[in-house]
Amino acid sequence: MLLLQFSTSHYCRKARLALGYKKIPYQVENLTPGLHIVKLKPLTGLTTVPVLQPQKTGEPEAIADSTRIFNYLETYQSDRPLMLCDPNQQNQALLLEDWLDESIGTATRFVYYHYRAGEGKSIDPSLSSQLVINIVRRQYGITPTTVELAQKRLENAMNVFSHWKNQPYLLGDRLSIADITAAALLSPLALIPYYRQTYPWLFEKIATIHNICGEALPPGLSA
Ligand SMILES: N[C@@H](CCC(=O)N[C@@H](CS)C(=O)NCC(=O)O)C(=O)O
Repeated sequence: MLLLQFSTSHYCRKARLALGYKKIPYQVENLTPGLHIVKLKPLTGLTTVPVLQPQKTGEPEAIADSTRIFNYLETYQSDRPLMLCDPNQQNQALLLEDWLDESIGTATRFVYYHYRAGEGKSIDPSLSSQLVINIVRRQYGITPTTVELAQKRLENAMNVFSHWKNQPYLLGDRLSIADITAAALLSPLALIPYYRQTYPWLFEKIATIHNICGEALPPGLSA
């Protein structure tokens, strides 16, 4: 299998965690932001990573979007399931995954790039890094007002997930798409002191899930 990705994308981290959890061997191809469109648009009709290429006769040529990658992996290999048996819990897991993808993953992106351009500039003050950060801010419309809205959405998410600190999984009695998606899409917050200090339990969960999935810890949590 080949995963087309941006090495720093939290949505690509989500796909890597699922592949790692299922212990499916894969390789990655890191695309160059900007040039990625030339490769992806004809292949998937979309411009986003992650994209999974099974590279096997009889399998699809390419699967775009992390949610579709989860669904594909579950049918490709039912061992170490990402889905839950209880239909009610599974419905909740699907809802959480979709909400995390569409709302919270975006909020994380806004807060993260705002931090990297301001207080967190010293993480990489190089011209090239700041140029990329500014392009991303312009591309997604990251302004002080949209960042404030994103911060509110993240506070709401922390309330929704607060029960997680007292139990191993968000839902049910085993790891699911909900835990993996939360661990990946909230991981960029590990570099921001406010979130580290206010929600230490979240980063313990993120580290545990990375260890279970055999994925290197995200920046801020790695040694
Ligand atoms: N819902 C998509 C979101 C993926 C996404 O937003 N990927 C970003 C990188 S974090 C991307 O590829 N952006 C480039 C573009 O939109 O052209 C998924 O879950 O795969």
